[in-house]
Parts: sequence; structure tokens; C-alpha cells
Amino acid sequence: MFYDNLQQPQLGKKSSSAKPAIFMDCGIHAREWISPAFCQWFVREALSTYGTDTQMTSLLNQMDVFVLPVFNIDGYDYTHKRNRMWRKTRSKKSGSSCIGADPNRNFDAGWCTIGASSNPCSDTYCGSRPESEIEVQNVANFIRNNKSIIKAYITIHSYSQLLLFPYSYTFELAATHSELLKVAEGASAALRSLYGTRYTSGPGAATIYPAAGGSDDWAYDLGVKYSYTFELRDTGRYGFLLPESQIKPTCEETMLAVKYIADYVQKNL
Ligand code: 0X9
Ligand code: ZN
Ligand code: ZN
Repeated sequence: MFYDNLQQPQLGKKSSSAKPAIFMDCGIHAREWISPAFCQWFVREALSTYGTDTQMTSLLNQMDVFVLPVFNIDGYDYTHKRNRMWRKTRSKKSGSSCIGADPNRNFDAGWCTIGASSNPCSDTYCGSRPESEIEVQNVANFIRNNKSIIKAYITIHSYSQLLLFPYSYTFELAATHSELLKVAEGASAALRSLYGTRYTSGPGAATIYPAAGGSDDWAYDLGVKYSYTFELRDTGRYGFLLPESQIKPTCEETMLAVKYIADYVQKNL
């Protein structure tokens, strides 16, 4: 049994013309459970604060937000039923007994050149070709088809408390590096204001490690000007096994950072 990841809520006030939009996904990596929890939290917050929270109201009046709550559904399911530490998709590959590819190494952005493996048994296997994974192909098609309206791409991972932006496939700085950094630092400060959680901002290659084939770099090179990868709590004490007591505070503080980015994008359309 396989699931598809095509369904996604679209949040925003109804409008006769197409509005500029933000695309956000969660659960690219199966074991990063705080990530799908955040997308779910975001949708609930958006629906319940529209009309009372001035920022959310103005955001959803002017823009649409596409939320993909679980990018890698088969992998996520597998972490519930078989192996809590699974990361990849669950696709089969002929000629190998190993399963799955790393969806965040499978995008067409410097594909498989650095920080990725061509060994199907590796946890960072880049796949047999760019977009070989159906989940990646679905999302890439959706973003390509809505390219003219998608102004920001946000992808939620864990853990390490980082706010990353392009590039990760090269140490070269993005053309709009200083703006990406400025917005990331503003978002990190907003996040920290709630519970004092410290985030580090920077380009992926220098801040975490070089790794090609990621969704953030791919979206940026497609022309989505604001492209961010969050690595949520914690810094390693619990890692992927973040205790239940931290779900709510993590979602609340992350909300402030995502709203900061959305607000900046909305004011700079
Ligand atoms: O390695 C990744 O895919 C991300 N870290 S994680 O621990 N969640 O696996 C970081 C992604 C940064 N962006 C790119 N490498 N493009
Ligand atoms: Zn479960
Ligand atoms: Zn991840």
C-alpha cells in the first residue's frame, strides 16, 4: 500500500483572481515528526485566528498559503509501524534490495554532486535520476505549474535549530544572499522572543553541510525568491525523538518565524 502526497489545503480568502502564494511543506524526512506536527498546527492557527489576528487576516486576504502536511507519507507511515528512524521514501529499486531515496537529495539542483550518495542503501541516496521519487515529482510539478504566483517556499525539517537558505549544493553565495540573511535573522529573532530558543541562520552549505538535490535550492533556482529550510528543535538532546511536552512550544515559536517571513514577503510583493 502506498499513499500519495497530492492533497494539500489551500488557505486564503476566496478571490476571483489568482493571488500571490506561499508554499510550505512538512515531513520530507520520515522520522522528523515535529515537522508534520507544525504544518497541522499552522493550518489550525490560520483558520482559528483569521478575522481576529490582524497579521493573519491581512496575510490570507492578500495571499494564499499552500500547505503540504506530509511530503513523504509512505516513509512517515513506516516510522510509525516498523522503524522509527527511517528517513527516506519507500520506493523499490530494481537490482537492489535496499528501499527508498532521500527526497531532499532527489531535486534537480546540482543533483548528486555533493553530500549525497549514489548507493541505494545509503540514507542520503539521491535516487536513480532527479525527481525519480513520485513525491518529489508531484511537488516539483505543482511548484513549476504555479511558478508565477509562488513567492516563497518554506520547508520544515528537524533537528538543529537552524534557519537555512540557498545554497547547499555550492559554497557560492546566492544572488540575493544579504536579503535572505536579513529576513532569516528577523525570523530567528521573532522565534526567540517567545521562549528564548536560539536559532542560527545562514546558507545551507556553510551552516549545516554541503548537500545537493535539496528542495530549497531547487525552488530558489526556479525563481522563488524567498526559499527557507527550518531545522526545528532541539539541538540533539532528544533529536528526532522530541518529547510530547515540546510540541506545543515548538509550534508556537515557529509560527512567529513563519509569520515574520510571510509578512516580509507580503510587504515586498
Ligand atoms: O540534510 C538535509 O536534507 C537537511 N537536514 S536534515 O537533518 N533534516 O536531513 C538540511 C537541508 C538543507 N538544504 C539542502 N541541503 N538543500
Ligand atoms: Zn502514529
Ligand atoms: Zn530533514
